[in-house]
Amino acid sequence: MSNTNTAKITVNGDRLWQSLMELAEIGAYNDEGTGLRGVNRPVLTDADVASRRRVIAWMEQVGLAVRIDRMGNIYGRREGADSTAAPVLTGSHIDSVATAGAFDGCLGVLGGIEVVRTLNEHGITTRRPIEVGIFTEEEGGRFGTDMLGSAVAASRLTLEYAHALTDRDGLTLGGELARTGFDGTVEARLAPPHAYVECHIEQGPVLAENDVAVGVVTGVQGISWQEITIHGRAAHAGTTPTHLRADAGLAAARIIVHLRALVDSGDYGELRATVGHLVVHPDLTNIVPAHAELTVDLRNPDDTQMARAEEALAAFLHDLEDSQPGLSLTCRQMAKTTYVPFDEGVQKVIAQAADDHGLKHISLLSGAGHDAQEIAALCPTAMIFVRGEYDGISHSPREYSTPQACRQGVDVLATTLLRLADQD
Ligand code: HGY
Ligand code: MN
Ligand code: MN
Repeated sequence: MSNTNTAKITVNGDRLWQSLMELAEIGAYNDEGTGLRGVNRPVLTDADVASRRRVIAWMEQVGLAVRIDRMGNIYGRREGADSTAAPVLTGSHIDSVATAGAFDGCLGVLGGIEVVRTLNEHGITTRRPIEVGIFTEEEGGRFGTDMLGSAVAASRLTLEYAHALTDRDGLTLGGELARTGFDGTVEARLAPPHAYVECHIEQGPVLAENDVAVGVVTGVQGISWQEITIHGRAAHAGTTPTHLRADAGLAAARIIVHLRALVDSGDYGELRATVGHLVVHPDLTNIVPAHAELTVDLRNPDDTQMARAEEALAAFLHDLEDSQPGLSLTCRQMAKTTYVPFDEGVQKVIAQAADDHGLKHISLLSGAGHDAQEIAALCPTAMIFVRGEYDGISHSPREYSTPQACRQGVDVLATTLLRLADQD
């Protein structure tokens, strides 16, 4: 097969699906809420370590040269005719949220490996090397900052900062990398690839609503994560008059309601707000909560509107402190990324590949964060979205994309990588 820029390649969809289902068994659990098999594979837990080892074995089976960097990021390299040329990079993550499906992140990693298998089968040598990356702690579920491994690879965050992050048990990322043997020796700062393309499930309803198979992703909206700790006063639920209370639980509830009011006001653009973590202490029926801890996840495609929403929340928290004598609050910024546009040229290669595979496609912004938003700081970057079923639900065991949708997305990935790897 000639390596001209019109070359097209299709992958083995059954083999791809088989690898997705096999990986989904690592960290699998029976989800009571949905009655489905979910995946619970937070970074550097036993399940994540087992999945890393499984995928490394698959990488080595297809001849990839595997290296691990000081963030535990894993890269598999397929040599090209010109080994000095900057590689074309693809990949994603295999760590998961606690109630995940089989596809988030895994499709991009296993899709990259399937592309390599297919290139091998066709005896294709690309001009540029091709690399498949697995980035550490993309979900941020354990160490509190998402896209962590790729953010260090792209130098947005330092290795020292990342290694010092702790989980809820006080374990550090650096310590967990050493304990699991994924404290690689390779410099975490990634040499700029020629281009980066990530294939990922859309995790939303847009592709299905437009009845298209593939999305060409134009960029990623901004993300702001904060942890708010509320200090009140424990008191007897029966004997303490309302006016003598410093009720941390009430304050937390008011924050949640106010966030929805900010969204519903329409005054902050396409703001989305989520309180996903909320605990009160001492968490007993007959004690007014002394403490509350919650996280606020804000998303906005417009950085100015995001800043206005953050300011509005800060002002509300300030007033909230005055609302109950004895109440105090502290805020910690856990994660903060701005809107990231993707490269037009790479988007064009993806769109052309989709056309050449006869697949309808639309362009759309990503509502979720991805490693691609970090690697975009190093090289021309874009993403391929694959359609999801059930309104594209994700971060849920109900997450589902059909075998055909997965194969179509990885076909577009394969052809895109093939063409990018032939570029000068
Ligand atoms: O938070 C996100 O958007 C991604 O799933 N880490
Ligand atoms: Mn993901
Ligand atoms: Mn995710």
